[in-house]
Amino acid sequence: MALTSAQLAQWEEDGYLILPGFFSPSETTEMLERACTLLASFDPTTHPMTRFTTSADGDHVGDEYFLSSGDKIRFFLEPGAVTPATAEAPAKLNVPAERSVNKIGHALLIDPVFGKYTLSERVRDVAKSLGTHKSARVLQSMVICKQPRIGGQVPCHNDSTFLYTDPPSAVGCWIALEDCTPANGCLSFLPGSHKTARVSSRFVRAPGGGTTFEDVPSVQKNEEDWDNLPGWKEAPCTAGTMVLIHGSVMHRSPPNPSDKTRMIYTFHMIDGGEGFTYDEKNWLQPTPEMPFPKLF
Ligand SMILES: O=C(O)CCC(=O)C(=O)O
Repeated sequence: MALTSAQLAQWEEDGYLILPGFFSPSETTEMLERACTLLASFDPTTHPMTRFTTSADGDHVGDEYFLSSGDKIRFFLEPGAVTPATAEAPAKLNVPAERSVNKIGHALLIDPVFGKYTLSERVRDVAKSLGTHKSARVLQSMVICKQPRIGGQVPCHNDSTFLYTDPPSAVGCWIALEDCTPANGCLSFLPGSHKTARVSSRFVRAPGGGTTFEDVPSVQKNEEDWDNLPGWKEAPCTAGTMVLIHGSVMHRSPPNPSDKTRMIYTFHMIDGGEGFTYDEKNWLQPTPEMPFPKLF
């Protein structure tokens, strides 16, 4: 399924494109049920209690469990699901294990169900029809659960900051596994921001361990307070919708105060072709056993 010229024009204008019904109800249910099976298999007794946190000015995840997850299926916890360690007791979950997970990643495509849809002809055709990638590689495939009541916000960001290539080339393929609404924390976008936002910062492995943000040399810093600019647009959608997300467009999602999950599956592509560099500073690294798989 190639994108139409009207869809491509919308993509260029907004920096994101909503494709309702991209996956059928039975395909979507298969992915959702697989995610639920993985959650049911999660064993917190052998887990390092790694919580998923990112923010430009605060705490961000960066332990070994996180940094070596590029070729694995791992579970990252909601901060609100963990009672921190004290002098007397180790950290422990304060909700059932399957309700404690913020995301499952970062190589979920090694699972046969997620792999089959990620590297499918349909996704390939859409990705090719964007006309921007010579050699598309898939990375950071994950389910985000947005658990009822404790599912945290995803702060305003653009994806090329986190999946940096020189020059930037990240595109997200975000798939709703359940209906996403303002009530359970649907995505919002600042339409058109990909045209003005510069990728002036990148999320890297810190030299002394952990992760940090680093300025991209010779790229002028953004001065905009993106979060507070007018024009943000919510993007509610039904299960089975795929949303394409340009690597520079500003987006975010609020916490989920409702009593329902908001499960989505997302993966990203970068250009791994000539003229594009993905270097060893990036927090997410391929391994010799599993280079980032080629989409086309
Ligand atoms: O699903 C969400 O709430 C956020 C996802 C996101 O920001 C991303 O995939 O880049």
